[in-house]
Amino acid sequence: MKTITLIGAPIEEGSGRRGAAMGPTALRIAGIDTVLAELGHTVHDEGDVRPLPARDLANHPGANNLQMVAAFARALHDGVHDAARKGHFPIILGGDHALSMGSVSGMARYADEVGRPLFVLWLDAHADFNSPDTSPSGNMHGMPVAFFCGEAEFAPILAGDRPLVDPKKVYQIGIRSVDAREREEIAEHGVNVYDMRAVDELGIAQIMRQILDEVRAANGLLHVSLDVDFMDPEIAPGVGTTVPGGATFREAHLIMEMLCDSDLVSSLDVVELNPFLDDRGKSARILVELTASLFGRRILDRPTRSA
Ligand code: 6HN
Ligand code: MN
Ligand code: MN
Ligand code: MN
Repeated sequence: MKTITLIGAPIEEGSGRRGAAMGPTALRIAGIDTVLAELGHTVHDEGDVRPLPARDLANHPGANNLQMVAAFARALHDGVHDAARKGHFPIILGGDHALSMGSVSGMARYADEVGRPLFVLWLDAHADFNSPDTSPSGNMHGMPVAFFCGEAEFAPILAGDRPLVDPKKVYQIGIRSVDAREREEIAEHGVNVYDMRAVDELGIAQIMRQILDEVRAANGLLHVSLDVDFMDPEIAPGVGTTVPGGATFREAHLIMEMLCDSDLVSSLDVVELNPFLDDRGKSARILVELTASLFGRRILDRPTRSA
């Protein structure tokens, strides 16, 4: 059984629209804390992080709301690192995907301290490997992977000596919407991409076995970042960047079940939920159910579903 720290990160300034700031509240209303407690874990909900002012940063024409994104990234870097050092499992309740600049770098610092490599499993329709120079939108939720891999020109969002993640230790599953420059960048840097075609051809089980074998062989820590748009919009419509052809309910659960069995996961982001766009809490509920699968709920233990 684990001790879990829930950290809310109500950031929406990294995305191009309002609503993701309501994500942490929706996940709490959908019962994320009680579901985990019922599975036998100890849960501490720290409430929402207070963004640390980033007035030292100038505005950047290619990075919208840079100060607010940096403010959340700094607060989360500290919060996630502190939780991991206490031996807790941090779950970050988003909030848009820019928050992973803070959560992943916080875990990278922890991994550095304990002398283990950090791996990242990125479950998303998007590669999120833009930078202020390459982004077609300027929205920073499309930039976190490039950021924590140390790519390109980012303003000093976090102190320059932060530990970085090796792009070859980043695994992306579900990818189906990649910008032209991003495609070049992920190939150049050796990010491991299992796009939706790979999911169709190989199946989730084979992909996951390969990834988990590599993490285990390296005695790594594994951070999981779950973007709502990883799933097909039919089952998870509550996100601003829906892309057709996403993962099914069972594909998403199988990933979580295999991750649970592996016992390699150290930390989790649940991001991009936009309750304003959701259909009667459907997406919030599926995220809570997926989290439950990651923490030990099995098919035969699932409550009978109504409506
Ligand atoms: N997300 N590639 C697009 C952009 O604006 O950079 C979309 C990014 C989506 C971000 O899914 O977290
Ligand atoms: Mn994303
Ligand atoms: Mn996405
Ligand atoms: Mn590059």
